[in-house]
Amino acid sequence: MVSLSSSSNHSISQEVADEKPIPHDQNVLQKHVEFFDRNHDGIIYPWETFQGFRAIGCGYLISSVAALFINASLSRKTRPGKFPSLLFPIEVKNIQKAKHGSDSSVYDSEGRFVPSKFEEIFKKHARTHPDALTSDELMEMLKANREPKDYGGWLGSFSEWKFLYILCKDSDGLLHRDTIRGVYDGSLFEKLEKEHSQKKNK
Ligand SMILES: [Ca+2]
Repeated sequence: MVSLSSSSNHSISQEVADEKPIPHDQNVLQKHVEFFDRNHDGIIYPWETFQGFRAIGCGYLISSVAALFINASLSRKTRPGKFPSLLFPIEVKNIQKAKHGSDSSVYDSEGRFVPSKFEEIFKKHARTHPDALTSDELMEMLKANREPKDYGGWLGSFSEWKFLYILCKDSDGLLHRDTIRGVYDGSLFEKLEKEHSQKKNK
């Protein structure tokens, strides 16, 4: 029974990977953040980040903190040569300039998806289940990715992954491969939004 369920899990994540291969030349980091550009004008303001977090089911407090933290830390980096703006806009087309260090390098410097780095996450850290991370394994990965004295990167990676873990872990405390895969191209956010709006309408 155990082997049956694990093999069917495997085929599901295999299907997801086969269904939608991420084109190699595409800036998927842009797709990852486009969900938060609620009016699709290429700029993400803090209130759009807030709305995006609300849409995937987060409370007011978390959504406010996330919006302030994310926009305040990324805005400047995506607007090279421009004056800082107190409205903290994020320019989607320059999002790869805001990439922080101490991450798993699944996005390259142009924001493209690097499949081998994605596989590496599981090869190196998914020891209890081949296609999922436990809370401890996630922490180990974060520590392993840390570059010396890159405190901003540490904080960025920690908050992103912890947030994802809390939001998306299953009832056994596992963060699954296809969930993580969906974060990279932003498809997970759309899925969560759909689920959340269905719940609200019930
Ligand atoms: Ca916008």
